[in-house]
Amino acid sequence: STDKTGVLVMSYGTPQSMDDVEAYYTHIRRGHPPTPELLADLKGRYEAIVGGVFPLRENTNGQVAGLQDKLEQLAPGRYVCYQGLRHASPFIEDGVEAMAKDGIKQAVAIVLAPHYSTMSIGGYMKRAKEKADELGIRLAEVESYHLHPKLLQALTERVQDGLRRLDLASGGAEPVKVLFSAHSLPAKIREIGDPYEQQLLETSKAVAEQANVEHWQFTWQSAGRTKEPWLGPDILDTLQTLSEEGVKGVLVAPVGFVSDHLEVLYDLDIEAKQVAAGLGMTLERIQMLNRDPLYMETLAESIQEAASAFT
Ligand code: FEC
Repeated sequence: STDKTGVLVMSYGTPQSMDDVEAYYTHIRRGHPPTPELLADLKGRYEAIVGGVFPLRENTNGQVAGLQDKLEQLAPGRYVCYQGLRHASPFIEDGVEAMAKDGIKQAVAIVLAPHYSTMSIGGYMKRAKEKADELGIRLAEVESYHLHPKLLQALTERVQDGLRRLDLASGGAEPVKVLFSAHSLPAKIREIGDPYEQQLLETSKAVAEQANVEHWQFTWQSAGRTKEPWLGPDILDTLQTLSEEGVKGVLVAPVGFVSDHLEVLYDLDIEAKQVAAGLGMTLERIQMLNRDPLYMETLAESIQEAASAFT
């Protein structure tokens, strides 16, 4: 047994290799294997981003290491980070087991995504809690940190930088609009009073205010390929509407994500960019947080606050 506090750092997870894409996709689909068409489509998107490399893995590793360093600065010797992925190895349960093996008795769980939804963060936490209960670990949860001042500052700086890049790329064409975005979810989350949408709007509004952005709106992206209705409008439809309104430049700020990965590098940088170009608009995207020091501080401070439950 140890008196150290474990930190279970959870993230979405990505395949280990191209051969692993089918198993990964089957896991996302709760055990239902994808059709050959769906599988080929997903493999094609991974190939398009960086020739079969899976950037999310290295980025998550970097974020966990960066967070460990930051916690060490804030409270030397107190915290030990463990990684737990939702859809890939090491799974959430593996992370909790590793903590138990090291004799950890109390831990804080946090997800590398700032906004709470029953379907996203709630799903991660349920799995973490079940395993922790089974292994006798007390678990405190960070549910969301979407208005942490350091997160807002990091995003504000990125919007300001992105607007400068957009201006250069478009030769100063006006008007421009900032499009805040996040991963869509099935529209049924609205009926259960899920806070996801509200929290995303709060982040967007706060960043727009701090960056002095007058013209902005929120839109969804990356909806799943299922028959049920998903939250909209989707970014590709929003681009169409904006072009009809005469908008010439768009800066996408995917505030629901914190890392360079498929949903950013493909859905925005390839697909949305191409649609925008076809409509005569220039599209740029803010840089992702990845290991940004302000993001590491956001996580570390949120963890410290949750860990105060143990003292
Ligand atoms: O780079 C990578 O390898 C992984 C990128 C990736 C991230 C991500 C984040 C979120 N998702 C969320 C919800 C859903 C729901 C479904 C769903 C499906 C997929 C598929 C791929 C995928 N997601 Fe994802 N998501 C990423 C990748 N996601 C690939 C399957 C093919 C497709 O539809 O494109 C639908 C599942 C179902 O069929 O029932 C729902 C949410 C997030 C943001 C929060 C978080 O990071 O946890 C919410 C990154």
